Amino acid sequence: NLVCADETTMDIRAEVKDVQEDGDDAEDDWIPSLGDVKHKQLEFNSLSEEEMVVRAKEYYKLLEGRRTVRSFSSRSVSKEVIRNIIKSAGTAPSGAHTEPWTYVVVSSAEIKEQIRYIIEEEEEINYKKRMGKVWTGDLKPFRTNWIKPYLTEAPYLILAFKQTHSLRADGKKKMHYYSEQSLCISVGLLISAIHYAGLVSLTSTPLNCGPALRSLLGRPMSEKLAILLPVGYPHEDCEVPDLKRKPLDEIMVEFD
Ligand code: IYR
Repeated sequence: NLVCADETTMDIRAEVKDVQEDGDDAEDDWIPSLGDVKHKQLEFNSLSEEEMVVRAKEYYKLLEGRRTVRSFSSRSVSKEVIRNIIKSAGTAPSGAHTEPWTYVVVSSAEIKEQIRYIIEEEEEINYKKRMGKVWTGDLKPFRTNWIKPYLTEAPYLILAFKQTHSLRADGKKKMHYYSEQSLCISVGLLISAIHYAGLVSLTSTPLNCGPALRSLLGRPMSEKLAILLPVGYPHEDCEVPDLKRKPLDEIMVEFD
């Protein structure tokens, strides 16, 4: 076995530590996350090889056209679209099927203003003090700064919260496993659903704003803000950096 023992042990320790951080209290505060579940026959429709290749290429072509956008139109978007996009995100696989995500959808102009205020105040310090020369230098091509009009102009802000555990009304808790990975997979599906629906988004990660945004939105301590996405139509003058993506041979290594 060539797996480095230290690395494996570290992985397990990291996950167990993550779990224990939420629950160094009495063991009987915790209840099983799922309980007993019966199994049923999988519904699976086999495709022909030709159809598979066609579909794989079509899906790539669709995703290849996605761009991250920082300039939004204030044109409205139906809530029905947003609800279905969030339902897609909720289909993601998760550790022990704990579904450790909460999506907060904000369309209220006042709350968007408050979110923008919190983020711009922190981001000004981030850009001027916390991020340092290398980081801010690496961001130059993206023309970003701490002033973020998209936070009030986009019709929706979707805030993805990672649930480290869940708390029931009776005080009992359920452990959530691999919440980081599960949340990220879910947001990946969300971004793809937004694009397929004909809308654009910005995958933003407001640094140091989590606690303030969590309390503004009334979310519990067991939830941590992971990603904030403005969603809507691009501004008619929207520009994006002319970036290239890595070719397949740079992102894939094959052993046949
Ligand atoms: N969160 C900041 C900075 C930022 C960091 C990275 I890495 C980016 O790819 C883009 C922005 C901001 O939103 O401006």
